[in-house]
Amino acid sequence: MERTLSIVKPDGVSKRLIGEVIKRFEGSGLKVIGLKMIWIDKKEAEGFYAVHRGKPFFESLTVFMSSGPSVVMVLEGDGVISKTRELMGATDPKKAAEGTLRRQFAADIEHNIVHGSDAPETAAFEIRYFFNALEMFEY
Ligand code: IDP
Ligand code: MG
Repeated sequence: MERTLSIVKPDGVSKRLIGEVIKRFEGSGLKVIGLKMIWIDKKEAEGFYAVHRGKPFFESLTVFMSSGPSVVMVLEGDGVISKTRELMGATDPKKAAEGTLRRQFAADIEHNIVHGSDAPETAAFEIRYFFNALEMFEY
C-alpha cells in the first residue's frame, strides 16, 4: 500500500488547522498510520528540504519551518501521494484550485500550511526522516 508524509506546518498549527487537515485526509479514505507533534529545528529543516538548497527561498523556508511546532503524519492508501497533493492544492495558494486546503487557508506561497511528498522515492526519504518502524501502525 502506498504511503506519504504530510506535515501541518507551523502556520497551519498556529491557525488551529490540525483537525481540518486530518479531517480532509481521513474523509478521502486515507488512513493515518503515524502521527506526532514536533518542533523541527533549523538543521532538521535544512536536511528535510535539501533538494531546495541553493534556491532563493531556502533560508526563509527553513527559518519558517523551525519557527514553531509542526504535526507530522504518515498516511496510507491507494494513490495517497496524488490524493494528498490534490487536497492540498498548488504550492502557491493563488494558483491552487478552489476548495483546496492551500487556497482556503494559506497566506502565501511560502506559508502554505501543509506539506505532502511528491513521489514514492521522496515519500520513502521523508517518512524515514521523521518516523521509525515502531511509530507506524498497521490497523
Ligand atoms: P510543494 O510543497 O508544493 O511540494 P515545493 O516546490 O517542493 O512545493 O517547495 C517546498 C516549499 O517551499 C513550499 O511548500 C513552500 O513552503 C516553499 N516555497 C516553494 N516555492 C517558493 C517560492 O517561490 N517562494 C517562497 N517559498 C517557496
Ligand atoms: Mg515539494
